[in-house]
Amino acid sequence: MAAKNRAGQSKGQNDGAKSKYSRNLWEQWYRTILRIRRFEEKTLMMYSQQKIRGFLHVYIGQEAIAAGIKTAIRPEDALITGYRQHGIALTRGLSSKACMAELFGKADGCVKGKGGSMHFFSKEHRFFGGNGIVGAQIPIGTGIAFAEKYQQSGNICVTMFGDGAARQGALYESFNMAMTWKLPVIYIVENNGYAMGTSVARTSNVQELHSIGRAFDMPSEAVDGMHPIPVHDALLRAAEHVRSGEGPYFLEIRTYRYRGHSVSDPANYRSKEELAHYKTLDPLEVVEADLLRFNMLDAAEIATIQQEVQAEMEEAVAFAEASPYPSAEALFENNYTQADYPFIAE
Ligand SMILES: Cc1ncc(C[n+]2csc(CCOP(=O)(O)OP(=O)(O)O)c2C)c(N)n1
Ligand SMILES: [Mg+2]
Repeated sequence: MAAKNRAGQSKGQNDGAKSKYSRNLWEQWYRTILRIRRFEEKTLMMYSQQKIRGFLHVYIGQEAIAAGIKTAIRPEDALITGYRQHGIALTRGLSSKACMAELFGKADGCVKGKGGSMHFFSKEHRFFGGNGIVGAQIPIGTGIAFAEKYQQSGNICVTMFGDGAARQGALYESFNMAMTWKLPVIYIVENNGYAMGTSVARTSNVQELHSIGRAFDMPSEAVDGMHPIPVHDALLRAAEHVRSGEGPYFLEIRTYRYRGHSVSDPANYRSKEELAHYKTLDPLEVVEADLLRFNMLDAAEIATIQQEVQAEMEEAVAFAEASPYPSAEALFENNYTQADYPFIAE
């Protein structure tokens, strides 16, 4: 995947229109991006100290997507995603403490230390994970949307997946069902150009991934995911359509991950030039510069937010350190909704 093929991502885009958004929105976008970045930088540090083990897939570079989604949907809406999910979970309202403790495998983690990096979950926050099987969340998200429609809740289900998952058969079955039954679902493919070490260009005949939706007559569009504004705007458009009962909407949000697929991937399959190009679009740096340019926050206010976020992440690590490991008996808890399920009853 060459950087030049990924249209709609250039520095300074939307400049004229950027100042029309409220200070409150800008602050939320900045805080969201910064919290995710600092949280995950901590996780990488903790991984190198072997406090966190197993898989760890970070979202660094893709944070503007989480920020734009957060300000465009409602807390009662459902959301489901894949394993690159720490940042999305934080924006849904799961605490950095519960998320960090989960990564440490501790009992105070958001799933009691039994899920780890790929399997955060919170019914309370309408966050359905955290799914390790590539594409598995697409039919599950479709099913959640079916339940919302059946219960006439007025809620929608945002169903997110990677470009690699877009090649799974489950996507095609889900898209067909969702269109046929006009389900309230926004499908989002976070196209970061790679599935592990394999580029979209090497594995997909169709590289404009949003065009897949058109085969189902599903409204579909490509969105620049390096800044929260285009994401926020696209989500508002999609949510309005979906809530009106017209059925699903598909967004291909174009983004880039700065790190390897997981902590153990040196990412030798991409060029230094490509990475350097995307670093010029770093959502954290761009949004911070925008805050000053459009007089949304001044340097002192930005510094205060940075200190608050830094302190929050220090506290999250201290909390995770102090939390106990789950007891041995916890192995037999929460496996089934029915506590006395026959196979585990003595
Ligand atoms: C069904 C299935 N096949 C293969 C894998 C191994 N696998 C894990 S991540 C991954 C790449 C997925 O890439 P993408 O969907 O683009 O997500 P990204 O990592 O870029 O966020 C693969 C093939 C898996 N977990 N599940
Ligand atoms: Mg990918």
